[in-house]
Amino acid sequence: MTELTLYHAAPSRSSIVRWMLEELGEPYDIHLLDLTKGEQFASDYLAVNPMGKVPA
Ligand SMILES: N[C@@H](CCC(=O)N[C@@H](CS)C(=O)NCC(=O)O)C(=O)O
Repeated sequence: MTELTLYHAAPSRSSIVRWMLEELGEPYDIHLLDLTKGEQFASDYLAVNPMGKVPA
């Protein structure tokens, strides 16, 4: 378990944050969301980002 978790969906602008973390060599966990399935609106994700958007 790392300090950072990236909530990511591809393709989306969260790829830019993933790129940044890779460039920094910063350890992180990744949690993939399928936006086409509406996973960004699941209650457990809305607890992370009430806007229902990635990245978080
Ligand atoms: N900069 C804004 C916008 C983020 C945004 O629009 N992300 C898109 C993906 S590129 C998204 O999560 N779309 C899902 C949706 O609107 O349901 C934020 O971080 O809140």
